[in-house]
This record gives sequence, structure tokens and C-alpha cells, in this order.
Amino acid sequence: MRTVFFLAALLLALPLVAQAFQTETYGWEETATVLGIYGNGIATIEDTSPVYNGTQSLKFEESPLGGTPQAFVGWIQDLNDGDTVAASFWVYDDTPGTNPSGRIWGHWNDDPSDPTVYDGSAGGNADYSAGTGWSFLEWEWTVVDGHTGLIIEGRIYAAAEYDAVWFDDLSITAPDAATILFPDYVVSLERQSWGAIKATF
Ligand SMILES: [Ca+2]
Ligand SMILES: [Ca+2]
Repeated sequence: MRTVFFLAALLLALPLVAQAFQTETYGWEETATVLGIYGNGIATIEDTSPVYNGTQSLKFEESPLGGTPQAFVGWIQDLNDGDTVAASFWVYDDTPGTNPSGRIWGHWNDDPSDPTVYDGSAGGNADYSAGTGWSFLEWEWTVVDGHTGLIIEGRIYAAAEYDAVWFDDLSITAPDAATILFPDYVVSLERQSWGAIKATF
């Protein structure tokens, strides 16, 4: 009887421990820039300087000046309540204590066929890029309220039109059962018609 109780307790405890995670990275080393943009942002591949790692980074500039443009740099799908997702990237900013600066943030998108859908803010932290060259920003989100998709944003807070920040070495850690999508995913989708895309989901 004691063994039965022990096994029952063990089975109950199993979901609470050792959820397996996967980590994927994206370094803007090819041609794809972002999954989408909100606001007055312009995303291009930087192939000269500044680059944190490899030979390219993502340049994100603001034009015209206004609002807080968001570069959608990662998309995690197939999430469940209680799942945790961690994301980080390096940001280049050489204006300490003032704009332009970069930030990491997140919002929910529960429609796996459309990267532009907004299902509410997922929040972030209070950190901005340090302004001393490349600085590291990271945050961890916990899935709530039945959301199934999370978009990772690289934000720019600009002081003047064409102010820019640069992003490199994006890393996302999510449960094994989730799907991690980077900007190159949408490029492949754009080669299809929307009808074909809808049919695949
Ligand atoms: Ca790179
Ligand atoms: Ca700054």
C-alpha cells in the first residue's frame, strides 16, 4: 500500500518538474529582417557596422518620428497556460541615458496564420539599452489567460527621424512542445498565395 501511495504521489509530481525546453537563435545572417512591424519602423539588414556577431545585424530606424515602433523578431506558437518563454538579444545604442534606445517587449498573437494579429500586451521589463555600445536585454514571460502565441518585440524609442538601434543574436527558449518562428519563416510564406497559406493551417 505504501508503494502505491508513493507511485501516486510521484505521478502527481511529474508535471511539476523537468519540463523539457528548446533554445533557438537568430543572428540576421541572411536576408530576412522581421516577421512584421508595428508603427513607423523601417527594418533593414546591416552588413557593415555595428554588428555584434557574424557579419550582419538588424537595423531598426524610425521614420516619420512618432509613437513606439516595434520590430516583430520572434513568434512562439502552440503555447499553453503556465508555459514559460525566455527571450534575449543584444542592442546597439551609443547615446547613454537618452533616446534613441532599444527595449525588449512582448505581445500575444493567438492566430498562427497572421503575424499582424494583436491579442494584448504581454509586458516586459523596465530595462532600456545602456547606450554604451552593445548591451544585453532579456525577459521571461509566463503564458496566461489561454493565450497560445507570443510575439517578441524589439522596440525603438527615438529622439529624431531616422534615429536607429541595431539588434543581433536573438535567443528564444520555450517548451519543447512549442513552435519557435523567426523572420525567415515569413519570407518563405510570402512566396505562396494567401489562399495556399490559409489552406496549410
Ligand atoms: Ca549577426
Ligand atoms: Ca540611448
